[in-house]
Amino acid sequence: MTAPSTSILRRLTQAQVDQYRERGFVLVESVLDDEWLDRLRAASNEFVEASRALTESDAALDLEPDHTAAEPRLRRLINPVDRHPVFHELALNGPVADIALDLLGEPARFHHSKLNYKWSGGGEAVEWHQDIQYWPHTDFTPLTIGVYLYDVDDEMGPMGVVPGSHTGELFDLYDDARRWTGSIRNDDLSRVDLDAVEWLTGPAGSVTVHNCGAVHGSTPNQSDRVRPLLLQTYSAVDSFPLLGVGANGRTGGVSGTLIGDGAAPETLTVNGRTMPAAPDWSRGGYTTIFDVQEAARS
Ligand SMILES: O=C(O)CCC(=O)C(=O)O
Repeated sequence: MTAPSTSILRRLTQAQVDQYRERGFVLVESVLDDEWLDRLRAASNEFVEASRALTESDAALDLEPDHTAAEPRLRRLINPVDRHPVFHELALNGPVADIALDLLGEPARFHHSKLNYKWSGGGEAVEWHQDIQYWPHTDFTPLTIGVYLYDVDDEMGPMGVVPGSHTGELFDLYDDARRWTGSIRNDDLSRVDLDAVEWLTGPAGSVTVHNCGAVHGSTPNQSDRVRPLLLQTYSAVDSFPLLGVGANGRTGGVSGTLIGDGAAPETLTVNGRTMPAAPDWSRGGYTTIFDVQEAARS
């Protein structure tokens, strides 16, 4: 993985940055203080309460099959950064943004966020997969930073990552019938060193970071405690999501926003060739080639 041009690290030690590059993941314990955790938990609870009124999933709240008003089982809050200021602050200006900048260089680019709950008593497993196939980019810099809102132990379905898998094989996440399963086929798992998996447990406020190529997953939550894991994804500033593939384009209103200081470079590298690309017109500013060229003449 190429090293970004970081100078002074904001949150991580150089050893943690090196571990991420070499192994494809890093766990950093107790990054968030109680004040952050209180604010994040309060925001999260607002959505759990709101989910009581739902009998089926909607654009914001994805429900487990056995969700009820009395016993809400919210599986995922989709794009939390768009739905509450505290999630926005954490991801774009807070300690999680600092970690992204330490690993990706400054500025970097926010892609999306989600809050996975994993309820007590069997809350859902996440099968072994890599993320990049879900939202391909022009390179492999994207990484995801997870925040545990409560203590997470082995019983609770912590995130498990295969060390070094981020630079290895990119797996087919379709089944034999070419249905997208979003998980690595059992046959292919024989080529993954599952004996080496590291389970990322830690106290509340701990942070997990994994590269988009790292094979990872998690087991069901067998405890009597919920395991909310707030995940935010970033890439290098000159890495771009390939629209028209996977979840790209469904990643929320601030997807593509820069974090940290500095402007986006004009250059873009695809297939080993670098070009100065046009500005971002996805939120407006472009009419036609005629207008643009006429304006340049006048
Ligand atoms: O919630 C987890 O344990 C893992 C989540 C994950 O890998 C994902 O949502 O892509």
